[in-house]
Amino acid sequence: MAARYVLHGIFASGPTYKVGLMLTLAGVPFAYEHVNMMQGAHKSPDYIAKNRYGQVPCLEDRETGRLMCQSSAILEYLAETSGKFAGADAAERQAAREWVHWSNDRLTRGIYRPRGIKFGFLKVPEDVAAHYTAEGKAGLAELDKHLAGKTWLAGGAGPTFADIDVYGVVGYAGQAGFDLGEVPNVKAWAARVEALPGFQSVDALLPKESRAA
Ligand SMILES: N[C@@H](CCC(=O)N[C@@H](CS)C(=O)NCC(=O)O)C(=O)O
Repeated sequence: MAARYVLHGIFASGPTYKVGLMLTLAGVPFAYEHVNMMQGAHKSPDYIAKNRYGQVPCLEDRETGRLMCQSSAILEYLAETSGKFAGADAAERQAAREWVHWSNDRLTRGIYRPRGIKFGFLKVPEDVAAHYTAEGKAGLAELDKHLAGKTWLAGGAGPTFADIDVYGVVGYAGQAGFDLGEVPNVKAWAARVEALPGFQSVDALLPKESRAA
């Protein structure tokens, strides 16, 4: 029987990786559909019908026909539907959501954009690049402060979708030019995520081409 989910995305994409990591760690099989962004496939009418924003990723549920976008929203949906990484109670789930929203507000741009600039995906004036890097540095410092004495972001006994979501950003810090040695609590927390059974790195998880399942 074909896998219930199809992840549409591209291997270089952090938000696509985040969804792939959630599915993998939750033990949910998925097919993978490569979206050739270099050829503008993400702006084709066929793809816009899957993700109204013309962005990757999209998660397709072949059982319900549902087409989902916005990686953080997808992670929360998968936590709810799989019962994995959902948080032990409403308070933990709320703390997890707060971290996800904080990360999208204060951390994501400051890591993804310097990486995009380094890899040549994004061309901006030097002062703009410096601004993004400063944002990333400040975000990592804040995360480091909050992780002091904590094992997982939402404060519970186990990891939640917030750990996977925020790791989907922090996992690119090295490629963006940041040294996690400067934020030891973040480094130790990232190592805990990397030690979860089934974990695969930002460079290893997503195939370069479509994969049936
Ligand atoms: N907030 C979105 C961001 C998705 C996003 O920025 N995807 C990039 C690739 S990593 C993209 O599709 N960019 C093309 C565009 O925005 O037109 C999410 O988390 O799903």
